[in-house]
Amino acid sequence: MKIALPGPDSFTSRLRGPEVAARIGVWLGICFGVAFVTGLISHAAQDTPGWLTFPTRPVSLYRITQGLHVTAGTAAVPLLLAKLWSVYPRLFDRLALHERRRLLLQLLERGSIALLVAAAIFQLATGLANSTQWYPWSFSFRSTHYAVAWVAIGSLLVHIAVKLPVIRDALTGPLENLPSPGTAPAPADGQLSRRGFLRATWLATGVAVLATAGATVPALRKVSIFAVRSGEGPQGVPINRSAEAAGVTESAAQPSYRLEIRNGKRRTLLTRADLEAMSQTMVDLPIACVEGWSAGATWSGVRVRELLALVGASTDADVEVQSLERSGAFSVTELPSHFASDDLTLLALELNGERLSVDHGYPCRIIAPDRPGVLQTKWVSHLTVLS
Ligand SMILES: Nc1nc2c(c(=O)[nH]1)N[C@H]1C(S)=C(S)[C@@H](COP(=O)(O)O)O[C@H]1N2
Ligand SMILES: [Mo]
Repeated sequence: MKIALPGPDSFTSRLRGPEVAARIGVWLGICFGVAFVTGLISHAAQDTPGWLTFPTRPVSLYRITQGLHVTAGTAAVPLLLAKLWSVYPRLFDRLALHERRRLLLQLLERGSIALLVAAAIFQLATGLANSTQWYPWSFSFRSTHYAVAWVAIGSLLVHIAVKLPVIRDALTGPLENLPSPGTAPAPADGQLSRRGFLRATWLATGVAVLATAGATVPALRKVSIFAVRSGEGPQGVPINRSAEAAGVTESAAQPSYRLEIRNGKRRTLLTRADLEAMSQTMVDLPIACVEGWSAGATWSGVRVRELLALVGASTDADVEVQSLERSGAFSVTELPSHFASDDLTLLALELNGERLSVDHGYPCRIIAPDRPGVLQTKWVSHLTVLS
């Protein structure tokens, strides 16, 4: 029995065509561009290279860039599906098996597109899983998502460069399959037009964005039924890792708790009452999680700079922040000097006018301007001045 492979003529939908693929491609390209740039920013915020001083203002910059990152990735999901649908019959184009040169070019083009599609699907799938805190893999999410981002953006640029003439014609020509140039598109009764298909694609993309963006845009909370976090939680702020998950429920409640501040041989121990007795500063700062949710809040507590002054630290020293949490990737973080000495950087004792709950970091937690949530260390036990 002979099995006939589908050929280009096996796919008859008139909705497909470069005109449709290019229009979706423009928006897909914008989403990938935004996700790439904001992803680089997030990477720099978490792992700042030596030549860069990550800014502390505007205080909500990271909240915006990371919200955009996750939103652009979410919007790209329906766009990518529609785009793949609009072009996949090309997979069955006949290869020019008897013309070496053409065959080589065809294989190169297919190879580059295979790389682009694989990288794009990988980025969206891992990013989406990460934003739901689901890690069904054993590799490091952050370094892999970062490395594949370069593959995705590189192969996207190659793809755009190769297709530029096709894209230009497709975008400047008429959208519908016209029987003769200039006549109005006439899809048969009850048939979806290309315009209709594109509208459905934009609608699906809009719904995907609205259904998730409430995690970071308070006005959208009510419509964001698929948001992983509502942007609300105890004391008005969601909780990422609870005290129980971090294994600190007991140690955080111990009356013997002391905050230890160290600068070389100088050290001082403070109880929570000692901290409450110091001068208190109130700041409005957001928690902006890398997973895309964020929430603004009012914090009050002691300026980190004033705590460091107790052990004679200079304002240009970096500080290591250690948590009561024993294991976990975020139990020890580093606060660069310009964050540590900033007026708005607190060891917070209160959140939205109430004593910090243990899940939000009691006895005390770091809150600093324009920092990713992962670095806003909860249940702080030691501040150590690094020389
Ligand atoms: N010690 C410690 N601090 C931590 C974490 C953690 O796992 N351990 N999670 C961080 C993350 S990822 C975020 S987004 C914020 C969330 O703070 P919240 O739970 O008070 O909203 O806490 C940060 N502080
Ligand atoms: Mo986070």
